[in-house]
Amino acid sequence: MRIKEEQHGKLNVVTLDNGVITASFVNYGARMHTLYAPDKLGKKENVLLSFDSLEALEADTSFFGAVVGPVAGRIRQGQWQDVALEKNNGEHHIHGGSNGWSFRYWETQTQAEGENLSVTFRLKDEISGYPGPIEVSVTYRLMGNCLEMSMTGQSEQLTLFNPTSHTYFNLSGDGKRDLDSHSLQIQTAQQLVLDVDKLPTGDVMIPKLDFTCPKDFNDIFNVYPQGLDDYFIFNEETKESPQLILSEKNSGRQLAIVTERQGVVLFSTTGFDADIDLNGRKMHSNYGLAIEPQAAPDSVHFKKWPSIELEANQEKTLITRYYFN
Ligand code: G6D
Repeated sequence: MRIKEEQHGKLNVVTLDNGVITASFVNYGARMHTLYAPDKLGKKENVLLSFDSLEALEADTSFFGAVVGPVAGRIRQGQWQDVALEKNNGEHHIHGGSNGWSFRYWETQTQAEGENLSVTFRLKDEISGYPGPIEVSVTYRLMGNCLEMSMTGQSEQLTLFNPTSHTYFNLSGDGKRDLDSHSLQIQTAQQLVLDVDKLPTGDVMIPKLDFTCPKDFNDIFNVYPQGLDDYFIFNEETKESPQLILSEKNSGRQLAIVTERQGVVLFSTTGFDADIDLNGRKMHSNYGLAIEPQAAPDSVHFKKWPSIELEANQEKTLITRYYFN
């Protein structure tokens, strides 16, 4: 059982090791940086896409491992009531804007409660352009083979709160293979219809595959040739059982996600080739899957979807658990 803290300039790097999972986190964007989980033979390897250097991490613009907020995803025209948010995605707003939570240095505090090791990042946000200030904390807690992520927000003004973790997973171990050796299962029967700007039209469609049974990514890419960059609404009756299971056949690793969130954005990095060094390889198409539990993108414009408003002086906590088997 151990907690290690290191300082690299403005970066705090915290490593938690409970003997089952070894995970490291950084205060820049309250990010998951690495996560070492055992394969079927017990060999622990990193199951995240992780920067090869902390300098590259601090220059990131693609949200690797980052907490995204106050609102994940796109908001059409950046408009909510009389609030005009930064248009940092064409004519629209995305991922909290250029002063969003992914690009801020959060305060860091570690805790050891018996066998449960945790790190809490805290931020008082007064510059993202959302009504606030918004006080947000994110606690990552190791419990056996589970990483729990708990996000709590509060504001003295009515504002918005729909953060997520924008972590890219690759269960092969240290990025040795790509998504084509993975399979995906989602308890969903509804996918949002998106327009050309990737914003919801308000319509839903039946996914092109029945994801309630595991689907190989080779089959997924056959019916989604552009890859996934989509939002899936979880079936109501699966609040307790895993809503999503990602598996990798060679290593035998499995990630099961249990969350109270309405659904999930899945981004398969298809076509995402870049001069970014991750796990000893350059970023390339289908290298990993960003799994982003959240309420529906642009839900401020659809009353039929659950509200993401945070009432003044009301504390809201959102929990997601990642189980590694
Ligand atoms: C692209 O549309 C995708 C987003 O879903 C993703 O979060 C981002 O790249 C990193 O904008």
